[in-house]
Amino acid sequence: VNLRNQFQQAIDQERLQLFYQPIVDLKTGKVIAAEALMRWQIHEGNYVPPAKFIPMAETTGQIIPASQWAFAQACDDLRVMLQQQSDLQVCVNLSAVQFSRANFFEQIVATIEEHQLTNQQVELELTESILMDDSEHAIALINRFREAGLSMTIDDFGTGFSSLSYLKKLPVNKLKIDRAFIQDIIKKPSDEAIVRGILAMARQLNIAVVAEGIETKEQAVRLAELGCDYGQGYYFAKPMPLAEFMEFLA
Ligand code: G
Ligand code: G
Ligand code: MN
Ligand code: NA
Repeated sequence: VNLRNQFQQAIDQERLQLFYQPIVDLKTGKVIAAEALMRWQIHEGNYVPPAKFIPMAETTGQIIPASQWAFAQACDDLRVMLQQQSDLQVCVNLSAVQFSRANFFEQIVATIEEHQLTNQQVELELTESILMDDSEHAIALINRFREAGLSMTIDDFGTGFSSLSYLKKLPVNKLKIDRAFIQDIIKKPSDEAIVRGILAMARQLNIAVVAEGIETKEQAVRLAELGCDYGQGYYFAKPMPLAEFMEFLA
């Protein structure tokens, strides 16, 4: 059986999982959101990395049913998390394939409503590939989501092309600095300079900033000093199943 068929079985039998990783306010240490990350356990103890199955699922179109399942599951799970912490948001990663589908906006908003959540409790993470495919359409869609009250974030910021110029056009309210710029921030003055530049620009544009891939206290402290709003990474917690995330919140 090939990977594609095995992934289809995992979708059909609802054997995909979501893990959650906290996003933390660097000033107060408070958890503000949970990022949902898809996991596929192909056999007991054997996980296929998302970097492998997500691109495959985008090619085959399986990303559509997998993401529909993931979004509804993330809404279910947020309702559970809200019992522990009532002001939490959930962040969900989107693929360019979803973005170009008809009725995508309506589906997202309907799923939020079905789960008796508000649009303000949901944050969507986009990568630059969404903008490269058809940026007019993407910008119009991002605007619709923003006007409806959802948060829109650019993920992996700094790794694609033309990051700086398109930020001005995009109605996003948050960006996530890719961990490539965070991992050596203490040792490499050039990486710190890049992060400072991104923070200055984001401030001018009124965009909040998340640093991802924070692995040490020193990095968290430095980023807070530089004025970065939020952080995410192994220093705070690794991605974990809902039950563990609930313990983490408690
Ligand atoms: O969980 P991990 O850090 O290994 O994730 C690797 C990549 O897979 C990240 O770039 C992440 O954005 C992507 N990813 C994880 N879950 C999802 C998902 O539900 N949908 C999409 N489109 N991408 C995801
Ligand atoms: O592209 P995206 O940001 O959605 O992917 C998040 C990925 O980063 C997940 O696969 C997650 O497991 C991984 N990740 C989260 N925190 C850290 C970290 O501190 N260090 C490293 N190396 N990876 C991390
Ligand atoms: Mn992400
Ligand atoms: Na990222």
